[in-house]
Amino acid sequence: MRKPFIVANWKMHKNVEQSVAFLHKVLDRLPNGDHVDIGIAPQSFATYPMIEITQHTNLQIISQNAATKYDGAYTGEISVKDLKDMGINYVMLGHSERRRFFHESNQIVNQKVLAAANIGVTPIVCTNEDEESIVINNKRYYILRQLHNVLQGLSIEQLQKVILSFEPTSSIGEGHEMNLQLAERGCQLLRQQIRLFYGNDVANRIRILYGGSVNPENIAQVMDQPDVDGVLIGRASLDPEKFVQMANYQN
Ligand code: G2H
Repeated sequence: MRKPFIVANWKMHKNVEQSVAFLHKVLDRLPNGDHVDIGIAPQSFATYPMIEITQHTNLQIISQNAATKYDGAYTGEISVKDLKDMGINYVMLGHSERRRFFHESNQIVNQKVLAAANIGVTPIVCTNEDEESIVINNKRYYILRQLHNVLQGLSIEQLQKVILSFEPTSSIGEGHEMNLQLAERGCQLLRQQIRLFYGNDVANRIRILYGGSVNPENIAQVMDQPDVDGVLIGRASLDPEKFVQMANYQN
């Protein structure tokens, strides 16, 4: 059985004070971690105080990004090696906003994925829409080519630990809504491709998250889909009450 994973992606919101205050509001109301993993990806400077506060809890503090290199003259970058030393177990890579606004190519995302996996930090590899298409209600959605490019070079053992996410551009951000059918279909297609290329064992183990306009009203429905193993939540995760509600979606 794949353990569900609920991840808050705070993007460029909340300063240190707000991030810490949020934790104090939610920590004793989160599930104990036996049946679901919960994580928060804050801005980079807030990871350290948040790690300190959560070190004896099950809440995972996640990095929103990391560099392709472990150290050296790379101004402005974040070393995944140092994230690991700090106690961070997961890093999000290749989010559609990184691709769109910072021109991250599949090749760069692949280098980041390898850097993280090789040092023992689990990459949450985001895919959005690309070449191969699916049609739902006469509307065409593109996915999949990214997948193979960003996973190149990983061993089967590493692939089993990787987490994938499917985020359709049409459902991300303000003014958009989740399309339940597309959420399941996208995650299902990713799993089918993984099965085809890497075999049943990897396909049955790999966790695939859905991201795009998840909120307290629709989380139970999307988590109920057979190929959706978790969610990446942006806007709705910024509110502590909504976050607690979504973390406890099973109750
Ligand atoms: C998609 C998602 C979180 P939101 O980017 O990764 O954001 O829930 O605001 O659509």
